[in-house]
Amino acid sequence: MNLFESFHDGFQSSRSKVALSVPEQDRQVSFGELDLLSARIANKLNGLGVKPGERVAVQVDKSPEALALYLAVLRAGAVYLPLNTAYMPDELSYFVTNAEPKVVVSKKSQVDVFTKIRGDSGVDFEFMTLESNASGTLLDDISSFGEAFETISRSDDDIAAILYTSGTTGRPKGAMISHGNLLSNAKVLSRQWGWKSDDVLLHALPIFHVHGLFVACNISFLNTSEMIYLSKFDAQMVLAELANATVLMGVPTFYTRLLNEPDFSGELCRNMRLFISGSAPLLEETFEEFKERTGHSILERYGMTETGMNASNPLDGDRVPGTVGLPLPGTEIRIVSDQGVNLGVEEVGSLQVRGPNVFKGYWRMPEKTEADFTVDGFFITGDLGKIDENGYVSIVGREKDLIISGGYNIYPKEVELVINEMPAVNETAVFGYKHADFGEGVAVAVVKENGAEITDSNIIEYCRDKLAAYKIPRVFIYMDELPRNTMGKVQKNILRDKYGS
Ligand code: MLC
Ligand code: AMP
Repeated sequence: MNLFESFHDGFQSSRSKVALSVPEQDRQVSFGELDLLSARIANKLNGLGVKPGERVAVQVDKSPEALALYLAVLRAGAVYLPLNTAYMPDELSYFVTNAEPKVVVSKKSQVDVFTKIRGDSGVDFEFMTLESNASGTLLDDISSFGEAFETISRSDDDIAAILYTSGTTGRPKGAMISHGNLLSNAKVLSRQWGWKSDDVLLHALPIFHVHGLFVACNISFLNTSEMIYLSKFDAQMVLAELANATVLMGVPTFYTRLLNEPDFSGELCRNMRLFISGSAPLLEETFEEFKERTGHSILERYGMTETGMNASNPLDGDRVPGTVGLPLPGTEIRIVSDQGVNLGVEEVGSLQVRGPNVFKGYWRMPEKTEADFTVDGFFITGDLGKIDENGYVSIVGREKDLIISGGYNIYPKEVELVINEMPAVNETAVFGYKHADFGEGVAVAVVKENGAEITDSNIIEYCRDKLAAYKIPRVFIYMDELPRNTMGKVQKNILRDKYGS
């Protein structure tokens, strides 16, 4: 079934209810308005020739209209492809060339970038603009488009969205996420987290990733519950709205930043029933400090782009810090040794997942898909985990070479490939260091070419239009050679031990 169908009845029976309250614009958008606008945009996409299964790539700032566009793409049976607003031209060029979208929607300031990409790639997409103030060519004459749109029928296995995740080879992979994946995950999370139609979610996450789009918005749409919709996380804005909300979802940086605010208190949280954290490990000390300050135990859950959410601490029952809780109903989690043997209680190994939440594979990369699934259908997450005697799962490390900074993933290989292109650079190793605000930051060990000169700012400058800013290293170490083991593999653990904290 088309995911939108499962939202639509609620939208129609709650037409005048507030869907989005937007304090920065002093604006409220009802479910009826969201329904109408998404129908009109779906008609417009139809008019542009968008067919079911075709991709609509979207790189825009957060706005109510951006959410209507997401819903419109679902309604049209097309595939939603959200892109981080921090992505730079080289990154965007790869996504467009790989996904071949029929339509790209972005900001006016990106016209030149996408015009060049269209010329270079030969992908003949329509380009539309959308600004955060409800203007742009996507919305031009929108009221002349029909108010009704018959949602295109989709099966559970049809692709609703493609989200790119980088990989250990440095080449991003498009995770194909189906209507069934999204609906099953939204339903199970609604139940597990006791969601009600009178919940009010304080939404401060970006809407181009799983957390802010699928977890936060799909649950709210499914329950026709209100979101207080902030353009981004800003501690002062969050403090100002907390008393009007019942639930907050965030990455750990949200919680450490709130704790750094002297005005943040239990009194401000008086109407809150749930604080949820995910996308990166929540430190036990943050959990404890938060509990002491507010009386609330943050509920930590675990997920990823390819799987949606897999495990969650309970709503009722022990929320155990340092764990990500129990596997969600319908989702199996197992811990496996290097030899492929299922491990027992407290044994650390490769964490694998199977269930209706697990994606369909990587877009046009059948070999990569095959390599990441076991023969019995478990997805190999690349996380290292263990399960205790009560069934609580802990993420204890990663087999994949990945840095998570403020909830954004950075694959070192992608950064190394860019810096290695510099003539003065012989080789590099990118690794994570401990960052008080973001959890981890990006560091690079650089071996220069003989006799060459290079500075930190040369490297930053070189990366600037090739990598999103959050991927660019902030710590630079220059070495005569990289530490390697006898097999010649770079030992990043040595770099992390020496320079990582
Ligand atoms: C911003 N910057 C970052 C950064 N965010 N650097 C490293 N890591 C980050 N996460 C940099 C910018 O490039 C900029 O650099 C400077 O910091 C200030 O930018 P900003 O936009 O003002 O930052 P700020 O608003 O403070 O953003 C920080 C943040 C944001 C933590 C609020 O990054 C955020 O909302 N993160 C959430 C990410 C998320 O949604 N992840 C979920 C993925 S889904 P310069 O050089 O320009 O000054 C997933 C699955 C799952 O993982 O389980 O959920
Ligand atoms: P992404 O590829 O952006 O979807 O990120 C998914 C990765 O984030 C997972 O594979 C984990 O490594 C990490 N992750 C998500 N939630 C948690 C959590 N609660 N604790 C630790 N790591 C997490």
